[in-house]
Amino acid sequence: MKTALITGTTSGFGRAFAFRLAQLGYNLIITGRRADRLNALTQELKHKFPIDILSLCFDVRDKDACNQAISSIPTFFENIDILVNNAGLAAGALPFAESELTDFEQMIDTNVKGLLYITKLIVPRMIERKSGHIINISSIAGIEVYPNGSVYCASKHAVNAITKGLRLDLVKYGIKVSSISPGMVETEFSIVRYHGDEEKAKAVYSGLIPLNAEDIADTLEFIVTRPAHVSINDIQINPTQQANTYVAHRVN
Ligand code: NDP
Ligand code: 8X3
Repeated sequence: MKTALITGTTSGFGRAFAFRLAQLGYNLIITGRRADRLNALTQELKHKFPIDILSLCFDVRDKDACNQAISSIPTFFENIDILVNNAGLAAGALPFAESELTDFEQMIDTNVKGLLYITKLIVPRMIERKSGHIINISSIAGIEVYPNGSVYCASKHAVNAITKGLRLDLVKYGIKVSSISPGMVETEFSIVRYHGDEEKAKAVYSGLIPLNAEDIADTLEFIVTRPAHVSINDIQINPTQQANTYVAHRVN
């Protein structure tokens, strides 16, 4: 059986990815900071699927915690076939001058540095086996820049550069490197972005039907089920009512 490591499985895309990859028969390494949710997810997955699950609770911003978590992986799970770098967030949606520096730091530390810490630990294992697939969760924000989103957009532009660079460096080992770049998907993303303000979060999707986490799991499934000779570089996926980051057809 193959093994997949997914970061950020306590909510949203990551949780949906865990169910989808379990359904496809992967043993799972699930991660996140909220231990209660990780434990509940482990139980749910075990109940539904005949797979093995390892749960690792840590903050991807903490380099030592990443080292510790990855080096604690037992032999049984050590051959990681798929790495999904999903943990991430937007923090704040204000003009640059009014934004909090701590929000900027949280986005860069999670979306960019956290992704690098995990990838740096897993890539050597993939190189050794000359096999593997890295899927980075980027965003339409990695392709376009929108007002009040400069640093989130910068973090996802960085993810795209890292994805392209990894692809160049890993092609000789037969390792696939893909990304998924969604537009609006209703998860806990906007609640987190607006620091818990559920009303503001809901307004993001007013008058349109956003994507949901299952739509992104469908995209992941397509990417990981291609034949060995096919590598999907990036899939950019939006709600039908969203043309780009700032043009949406809202019907109220
Ligand atoms: P959610 O807020 O629902 O989920 C985010 C996940 O990331 C949670 O499981 C959270 O777990 C984890 N996470 C956040 N910070 C950390 C951290 N420091 N250490 C470890 N885990 C962390 O959002 P989504 O599912 O929507 O977002 C997933 C990814 O998709 C993100 O990278 C986001 O940027 C991207 N994305 C989202 C879009 C959207 O519209 N929803 C569109 C395009 C891209 P915990 O809090 O337990 O640590
Ligand atoms: C999340 C999508 O449009 O809020 O990455 O940046 S958007």
